[in-house]
Amino acid sequence: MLYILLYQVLGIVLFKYITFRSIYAALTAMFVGFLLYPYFERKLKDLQFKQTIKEYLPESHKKKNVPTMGGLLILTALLIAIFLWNNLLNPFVWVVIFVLVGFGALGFVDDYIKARLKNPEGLSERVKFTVQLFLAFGVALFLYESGFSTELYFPVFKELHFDLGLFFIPWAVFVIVGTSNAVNLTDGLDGLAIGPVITTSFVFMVFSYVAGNVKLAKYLHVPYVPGAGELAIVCAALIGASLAFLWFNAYPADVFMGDVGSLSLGALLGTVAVLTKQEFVLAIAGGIFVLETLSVIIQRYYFKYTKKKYGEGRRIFKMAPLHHHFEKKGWEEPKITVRFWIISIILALIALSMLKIR
Ligand code: 57M
Repeated sequence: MLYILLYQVLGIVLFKYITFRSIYAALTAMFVGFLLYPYFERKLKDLQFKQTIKEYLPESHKKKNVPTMGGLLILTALLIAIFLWNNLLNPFVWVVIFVLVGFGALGFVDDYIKARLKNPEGLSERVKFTVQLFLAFGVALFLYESGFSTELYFPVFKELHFDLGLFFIPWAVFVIVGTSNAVNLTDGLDGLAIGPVITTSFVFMVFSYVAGNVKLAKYLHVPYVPGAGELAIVCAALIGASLAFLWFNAYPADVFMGDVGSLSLGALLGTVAVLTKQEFVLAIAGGIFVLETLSVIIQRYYFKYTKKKYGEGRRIFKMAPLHHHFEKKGWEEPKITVRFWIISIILALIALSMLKIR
């Protein structure tokens, strides 16, 4: 909004620049997050939005009375920063807003059922998955119908790309829904999910800026996506909002983000990866999310396979997702979280190096 008011109407050139607006979007989101936290904490406690504990949790893990749905704070801070600092005439910004509100609402209903109606299972996996597919399909169809590029690009091999055509739609749905669920699975220890969200957002802040700048995109041989620069401001705001949340989610957590946070932030990262034509960079930068999801897939299929073959299911990991495996090995929770953050930083550096290695 400030872009239109102060640059387009009043002609203040400073508010044109994406770098300037990114910095202040991050600071705005962080400031709003800190400012609103006491209100949200009181509200969540008043409304008894406390995390219900699943019985099969390891004893060390049964955290009583921690309010959940802290993702509402992240989304509020993020959306305020976006409305203030983004160019609201850019269609990508409205795609991002649709994803945040749509997946956030789905997560809210799930959290509400778990926390308020005291049903630890929340929405059924089938309902959750169907709504995720529906939301992601809406985004993919809108992009396809708008003439958005359906080319699929790969890191390193700048000449290697091909047109997905109509298959762009299921591909985009897979990326958005897959990332949404991957962040959701990862959000199982204090600070564990928000750390990689921050490092991955930083990677896509850089990639969005480059993709939206015709000279830089050409120089670095990355696909030029007109208007993608606005996504750098979205990613910067996400970093700011996430840092404010991490202040309170750091071990021992005062609040959990809830599905309202994990589903929406994951879907946002997936959407930004699709919009910047860098889905495989997301697989690198978001490698922790990939490992956590793969651990669940491998565990479940191996359990089913051994049950069929030997009559009793066997596990490869002590427990999936991966963070529980290390918990069962006796690693303390903060150690697991910080080590996963370190791996995320390494993966973010490798992902950024893809800008030059091509
Ligand atoms: C999302 N939710 C946390 C919190 C957070 C298919 C199967 C792998 C599904 C998976 C599952 O239930 N995933 C749900 C993970 C939960 O966190 C809440 O959920 C929100 C995120 N969606 O914001 O509101 C618990 O995680 C802990 N937590 C923290 N700090 C945080 O900042 O301590 C969360 C955030 C919270 C809190 O205790 O209650 C969760 O873990 O449920 N299932 C599993 O992950 C289970 N794994 C499993 O069953 N493995 C099996 C098979 C299926 C692979 C096996 O290995 O054989 C584990 N879930 C839990 N404990 N809770 C089992 C151990």
